[in-house]
Amino acid sequence: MSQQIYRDTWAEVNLQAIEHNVQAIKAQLSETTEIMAVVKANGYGHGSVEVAQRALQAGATHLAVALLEEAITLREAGIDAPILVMGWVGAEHAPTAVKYNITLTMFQEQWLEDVPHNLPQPVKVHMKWDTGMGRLGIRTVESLKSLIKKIKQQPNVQLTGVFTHFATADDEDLTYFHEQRERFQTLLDTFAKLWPEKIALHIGNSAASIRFPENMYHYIRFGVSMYGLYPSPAVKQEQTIHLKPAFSLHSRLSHVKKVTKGDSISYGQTYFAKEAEWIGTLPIGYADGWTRKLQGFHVLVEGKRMPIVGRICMDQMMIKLDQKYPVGTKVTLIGTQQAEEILADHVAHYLETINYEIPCMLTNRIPRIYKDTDVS
Ligand code: PMH
Repeated sequence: MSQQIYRDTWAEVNLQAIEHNVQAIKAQLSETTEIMAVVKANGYGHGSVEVAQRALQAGATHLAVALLEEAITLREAGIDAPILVMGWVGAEHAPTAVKYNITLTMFQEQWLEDVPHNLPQPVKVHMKWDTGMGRLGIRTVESLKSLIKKIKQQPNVQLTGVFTHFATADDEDLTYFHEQRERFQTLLDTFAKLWPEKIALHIGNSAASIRFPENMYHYIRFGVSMYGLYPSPAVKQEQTIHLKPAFSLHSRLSHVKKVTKGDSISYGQTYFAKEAEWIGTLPIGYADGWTRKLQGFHVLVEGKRMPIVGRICMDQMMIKLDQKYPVGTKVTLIGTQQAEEILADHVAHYLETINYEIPCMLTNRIPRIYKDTDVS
């Protein structure tokens, strides 16, 4: 899709990094474990269609999203790989799931009762087990038994998978992770007795699959690390996989001026020049998701760190330059310039949040430009 850009602010998504990260985890998984690429939230802000296509080319075989809308977007782009919607979708939407051949997540008896009876084909579902995340899924052997009984009476529903999700797979302390694994095993023992047919099992997010690649059943749900981000500092420190970040963010100086000592910059006069200073203006602001809390953080110009000064405005912000630069000079907000690097991890640390949130929070006012740059 070509897109005319008039404003010099853009994100680059390097699809070779996606490919590298998929292949890097694939090399560690046991041969019978496949990769489900998690492309919810528009591919964690990277672009779901483009990422899904490249992940599938690189060896992923399944896709996962959070919403039925997101699954339909992939189908409408011509993607025909199996897609799982991991969130709750109302049973009344089962006909739409059937129409697009999309698998839904199921864990409530009421849901099974509410599935329309006149479907052209059964709706495919994966059953969700809540082994400790406390979000969605059945929690006990009793509810598993009665849910299975109900599915067997429901010809409009085809059970093709079972999954759970870990709450702490990225923690230093894996005690609770192992507790969740045990609860999964308990449910699985009962399930295996009641359901002899073949079924796909999946439990692992990025952290679990990086740490326990040999024990991931039929596939992993590979999210944040497919984009080149480590799920936590603890997993990053273990250095068991070498990921390449796919996302970078850039802009260009739209105005450069010299101010005199005592001049103030931006709304609310929160910054005063300490001496004669060069100030640059950038066309990016909080309406792009570059939140006001990033005041005081830095960006890269010619491989050097320059601080963000004064309040970040809706569409613009100012930086303090170490010298005069021409209008149009490239500025990197996330990414590498020469020997300097600003990672999503650094932005996240400054904002006291997690790296997952950084590409997600940058709004679609910032165009995503797809690159194919060697990462080796
Ligand atoms: N499976 C489920 C059910 C998920 O919710 C997620 C991510 C993943 C797999 C992929 O996890 P990863 O990105 O760590 O590999 N879900 C979320 C979430 O709800 N908030 O942050 C990440």
